[in-house]
Amino acid sequence: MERSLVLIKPDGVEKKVIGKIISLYEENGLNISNLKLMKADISIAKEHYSEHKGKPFFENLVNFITRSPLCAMILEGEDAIKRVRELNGSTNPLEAKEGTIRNLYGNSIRENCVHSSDSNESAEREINIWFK
Ligand code: 3AN
Repeated sequence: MERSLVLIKPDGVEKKVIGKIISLYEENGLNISNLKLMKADISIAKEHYSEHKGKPFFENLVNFITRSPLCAMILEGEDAIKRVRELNGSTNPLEAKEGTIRNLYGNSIRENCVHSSDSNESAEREINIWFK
């Protein structure tokens, strides 16, 4: 059974689409094993996005993810990492397939509504960050 760390980012919470997004994951057979609403502080945001440190968009990304509460959860299921990323769609909402979460609710490449782990290693690392 695979696990993935998912964040419904501040833009998604502000738009009041937490329920719609969670329904999509559940309707596609994924199980929620943990879930919480929280406001991320700067240190957790920087730790989460450490691979992007030094990139031109890093500071804005940290500002965005800490601006208001987000919803963090652990999703479980067979092949969960790949399946969640397919449901999320491309990083850039303009390139995301129709019906994907980023196509439906994303604003921009930064405010793209959801995050999910991209490998088993990142999933374990990110779960330890958000669900210590
Ligand atoms: P994903 O979340 O699809 O795995 P990553 O890991 O490449 O995408 O990027 C992490 C986050 O950084 C994205 N979700 C997005 O919010 C932001 N991001 C990525 N590339 C850019 C960019 N060129 N400009 C602004 N923000 C970006």
